[in-house]
Amino acid sequence: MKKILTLAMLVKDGRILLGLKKRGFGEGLWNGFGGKVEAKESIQQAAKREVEEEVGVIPIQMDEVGLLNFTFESEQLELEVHVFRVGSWEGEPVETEEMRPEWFSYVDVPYDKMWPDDVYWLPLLLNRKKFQGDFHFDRPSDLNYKSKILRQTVEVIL
Ligand code: 8OG
Repeated sequence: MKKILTLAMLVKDGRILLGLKKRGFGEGLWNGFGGKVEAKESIQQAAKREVEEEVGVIPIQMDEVGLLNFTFESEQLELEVHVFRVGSWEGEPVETEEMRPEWFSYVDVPYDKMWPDDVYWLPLLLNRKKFQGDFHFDRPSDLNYKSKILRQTVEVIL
């Protein structure tokens, strides 16, 4: 089974806005904003909708800068995550049921409290690069378990 997901990173003035996931998948980890693409929407529309739902702002400048493929040793699941860089938006970030937002300067990104692949590709996004990554994990994360990377490749796209 393949799932298509979005992930948007909001950046401004050398800082990134991350949300602490308050419930469900990835609880207790800092992440960008995103989720599943629904049947009748484009990937771009889904990315925008998820940002509005999770942090209450409307993206203005939004570019797709990365594509991540996640596979798992334990099962036939494949995740295709489309990563967006959001450089401007309307409104002020607010806490929602799902996320508590906080600004981090680029040098203080809390990689140890993020998904284990993020340290390999997020620095590229912060450096305004485009990228493509493949990560093969042991098994999907859940509330009590954070996936381990078995193999990975990340490429900068020119
Ligand atoms: O709707 P749901 O909360 O299940 O969406 C999952 C979100 O988490 C979606 O935005 C994609 C994102 N995501 C993964 N895996 C990883 C990962 O390894 N790193 C990061 N930063 N985000 C991930 O599904």
